[in-house]
Amino acid sequence: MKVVIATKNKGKLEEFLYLAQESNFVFTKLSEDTTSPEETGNSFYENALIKAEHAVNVTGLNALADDSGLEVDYLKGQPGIFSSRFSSKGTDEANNKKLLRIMKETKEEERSARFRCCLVFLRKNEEPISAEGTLEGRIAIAESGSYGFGYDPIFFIPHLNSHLAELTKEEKNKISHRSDAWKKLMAKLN
Ligand code: ITT
Repeated sequence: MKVVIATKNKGKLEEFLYLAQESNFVFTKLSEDTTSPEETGNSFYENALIKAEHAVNVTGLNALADDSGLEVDYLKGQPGIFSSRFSSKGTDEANNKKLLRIMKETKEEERSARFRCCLVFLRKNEEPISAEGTLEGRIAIAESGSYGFGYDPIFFIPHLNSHLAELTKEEKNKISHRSDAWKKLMAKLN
């Protein structure tokens, strides 16, 4: 089934291409000049639905959209749906630096956090199908690792004693919030 991936994020895109290998989805990308819709929703689900509807309207294809982010308990769940706009620059590097700075004096037991991912699959004139996934961990003291994207260098997974950016694509995809949501979505679709 031909499906457009409703994202401009190269890191997400790579992970979806990897995940789709064992599905009957044939992914296509949005063209470079496709504008992104404004993310005006109040939840990961609402924003993922906005992105999926936009992609279906623009391409006429079935679409898969992802809205995701990092919830930090010390910050009462922030940045959450505002994760990509956490710093004023909004780059991965600036977002990570800002979070490390805010958490500088915070004790280990107060650094718990989780990634959340909501996927919405939308076929033209049909009801959306969605699934959510999570990955628990904590905010590290410093950056480490060069795999992945976004907050991966500062996200520490205690039971693996690793930062998420230290895991290869294959390793990350065994445990990630995105693959968790993906598996649940595939189960609903089958
Ligand atoms: P699209 O809307 O085009 O998909 P985006 O990057 O703006 O791209 P979001 O609005 O969903 O996507 O923002 C997600 C934020 O959470 C962004 O800052 C990502 O870097 C971060 N994030 C999501 N999944 C992540 C992951 O697996 N590893 C690290 N950071 C992640």
